[in-house]
Amino acid sequence: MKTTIIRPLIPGAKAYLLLAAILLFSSAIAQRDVSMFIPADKEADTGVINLYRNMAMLAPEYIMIGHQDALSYGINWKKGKDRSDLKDLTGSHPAVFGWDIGALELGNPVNLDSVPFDEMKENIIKVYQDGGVNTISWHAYNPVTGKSSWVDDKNNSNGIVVKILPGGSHHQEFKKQLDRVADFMKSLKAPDGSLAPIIFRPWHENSGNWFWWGATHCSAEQYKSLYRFTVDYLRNTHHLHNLLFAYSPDVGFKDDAGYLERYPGDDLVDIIGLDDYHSLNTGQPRQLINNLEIIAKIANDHRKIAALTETGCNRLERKEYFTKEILPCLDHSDLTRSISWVLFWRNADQKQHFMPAPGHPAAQDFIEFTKSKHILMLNNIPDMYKYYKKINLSGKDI
Ligand code: BMA
Repeated sequence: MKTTIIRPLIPGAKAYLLLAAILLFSSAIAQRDVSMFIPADKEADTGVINLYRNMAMLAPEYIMIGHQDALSYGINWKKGKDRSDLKDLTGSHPAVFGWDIGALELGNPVNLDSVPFDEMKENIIKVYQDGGVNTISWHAYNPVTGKSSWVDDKNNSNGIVVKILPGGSHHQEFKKQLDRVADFMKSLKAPDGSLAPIIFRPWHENSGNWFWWGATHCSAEQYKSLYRFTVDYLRNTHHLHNLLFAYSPDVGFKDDAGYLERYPGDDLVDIIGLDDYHSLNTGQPRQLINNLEIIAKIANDHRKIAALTETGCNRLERKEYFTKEILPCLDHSDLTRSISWVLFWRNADQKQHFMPAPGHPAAQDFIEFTKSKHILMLNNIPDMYKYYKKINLSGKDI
């Protein structure tokens, strides 16, 4: 919110008016009643409760920037310490860090994109200690065929979900995979003994048909059972209470009912997410706005938090993507602005990257984007695991 300088009638009142304006505007963040925003897990760790509350407090006005695998590699580098392309470019890491545990379920030491799990674990704990947000997706291998998450002609995926549910032929195998996921989540222990809070985002883009858990490969009820089993097993069998869960279908819904068709339930989900590469990459900003407004409204109605859990423009060939395309959508209305974060996909190499590094043609545009009063990087946010009555942001016009 911008502070308007009012020319005082009495010169001596100027400082007083300014102080009053600052007090009024800096309390804006605390005006939403965030006591209603509590994790679905009734036994959630304190850090998780605080994270959720702080996200709820920031969400009406601010959007945190996220980047997948930010600390693991960049467009032109493969190993670094406390390095990210965004830090190289802007001096700050993103506020939200995306990770993927695909292949962990197989017992592999590295994920499907060759990120070592040991290194991922260290980085997740470091992000937690720095007060940033960690979110994990899971490109799980097909537990029946052993192939990847993606469905191809040779990999007929109809019926996989039924086979891994209780009573199915591969249920025991699937539980072993979830045990590995649980062990990883339990290993994310900071030196003070607390577990890093994680926003876990399994079974994503389920409205599409490219993953074996997609809409054409199982019924809505089967999908919901898969989601429910996953949450229940981690929460109640493994007693994990450091997790928030994100539900994130892809585009294709027209209204609340469409979005909620495969929604597993308020007792399981914390984040009302959306993966949307499609809208802007096909020149349809209005569609992105509609989608964001739908998820934001559902989040408000269900006392949850909305997020654009995956998006991006590959290679940033449209050089003003950040300021001219996505920012106007994010900043379109109170509803679109109430998205908590937006996560851009990974910087694999020259051919696949969604964030600029220094020298990239889109670099300046991203720097301008971060100057928007609504956009937050790691250096703007407070430690998200502490309790605040009111949040003070650094370097932002509150
Ligand atoms: C996809 C691409 C792949 C990658 C996968 C999982 O969108 O980035 O290269 O293997 O995500 O991270």
